[in-house]
Amino acid sequence: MDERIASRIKLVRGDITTLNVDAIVNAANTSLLGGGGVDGAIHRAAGPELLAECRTLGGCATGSAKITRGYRLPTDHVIHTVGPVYSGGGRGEADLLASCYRESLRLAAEHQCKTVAFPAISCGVYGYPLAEAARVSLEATAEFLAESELPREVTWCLFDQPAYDAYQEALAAAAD
Ligand code: AR6
Repeated sequence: MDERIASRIKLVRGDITTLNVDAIVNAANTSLLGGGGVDGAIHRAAGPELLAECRTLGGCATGSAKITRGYRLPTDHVIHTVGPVYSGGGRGEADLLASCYRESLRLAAEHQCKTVAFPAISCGVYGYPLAEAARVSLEATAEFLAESELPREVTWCLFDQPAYDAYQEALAAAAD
C-alpha cells in the first residue's frame, strides 16, 4: 500500500457510536430494521428516528449500502451496509465484503464526508474470520482511496483487542 494511502487509514479501539466523524458505518442485515451487535448499539444511541428512516428504505442487499442521518449520534450520517454471512469462504464472501466497503465509501464521498469510521463488518454474528476480513477490507479501501480524495480519512473502530490486533497486523502487512 502506498504511504500516502496508509496515512489516511487509522485504527482505534472503542465504541463506534461515540465517534465524532462525518459518517459511521453500520453492520446491518438486509431488513435494515435493527438487530444485535453494533447495529443494536447504533440504533439505541441514535434513537427511534433512525429506525423510522430505515423503514422507508426498503431493505438493502448483501454487499450494498444505504445512507441515513445520524439523529442523536455525534455523527452526521449512518451508512448501513450488509456484510456476507461467512460459510467457508467459497461462496463469494470476499467479493461481497469488498463490495460493502466500496459501496459505503462511494456513498460517503457522494455526501462529501471527509471522515468515516467502520466496524469490523461481518466479524461478529456473521462469523467472518478476523484476519481474512481485515485483509480484504483494507485492500478494497486502499483501492478506493487511491482513486478518490474523499473520504480523506478512514478509521476502523475495533470493539475488542482481537479485532484491533488483527487489523493492526493486516495493516502492517499491507504497508510492506
Ligand atoms: N462499536 C464498534 N464495534 C462493535 C460495537 C460497537 N459499539 N459492537 C459490536 N462491535 P456484529 P456482523 C463489533 O455482530 O457480524 C446484527 O444483529 C463486534 O465485536 O455487530 O456484520 C445485524 O442486525 C464485531 O467485531 O455484525 C445483523 O443481523 C463487529 O462489530 C448481524 O448482526 C461486527 O459484529 C450482522 O453481523
